[in-house]
Amino acid sequence: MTENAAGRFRYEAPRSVPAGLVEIRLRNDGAVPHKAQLWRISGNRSVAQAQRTGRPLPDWLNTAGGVALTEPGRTGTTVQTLAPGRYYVAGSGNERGVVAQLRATGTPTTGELPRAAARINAYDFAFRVSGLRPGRQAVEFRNTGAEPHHAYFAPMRAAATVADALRFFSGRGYVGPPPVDVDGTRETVVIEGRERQVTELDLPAGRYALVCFVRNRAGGPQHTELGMFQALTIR
Ligand SMILES: [Cu+2]
Repeated sequence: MTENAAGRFRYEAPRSVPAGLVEIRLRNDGAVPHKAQLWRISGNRSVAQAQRTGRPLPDWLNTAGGVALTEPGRTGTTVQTLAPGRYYVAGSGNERGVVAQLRATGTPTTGELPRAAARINAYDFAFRVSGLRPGRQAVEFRNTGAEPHHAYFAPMRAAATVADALRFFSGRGYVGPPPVDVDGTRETVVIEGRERQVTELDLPAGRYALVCFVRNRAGGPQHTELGMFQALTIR
């Protein structure tokens, strides 16, 4: 992906890829971190229709994985399955620019995800984390719930308490400078329930708040409100 001086991004992708187990690489030629969020569109709806959609999410639109937030000048990698169908690739919902479109075609190839020593399991509505260590690493991110989830890591500032971070992310009128470094976050993309992927995260040693901001497909509060908040130390 690239971006111009005005911050408008452009994603580029092959028009067609074989369905099944794929490696997705995001090369970030932009100036700030970006991710590659895949969305799958069923039927003959347009990307413009998909981008106008809020909650509730219609049946014809699903999150479909992609590559975690990647630093400028770096290439991030994810291994996952792509079901046959039509996709588009975008960043965060509030970014402006040109999305890429692609099709996954043919009989899906089969294969196993690579093994990863670290695992983040998201479910309705909490996380289970194991094996994370400092530095760049492959992480198996799996969603064993029914709702879409992501994993967002915010480094906690030295003086901040877990209660500060919880209050900050619960949106209940936190006053004062943020207790987390909002420019130093790491985050996976959103995957639907029952999906999984192996993706890369670069996590310096330290304390983090791990949260999920996604809402249920039907709507409702962000998942932080439902318990998807956890403090953890990576050492
Ligand atoms: Cu969630």
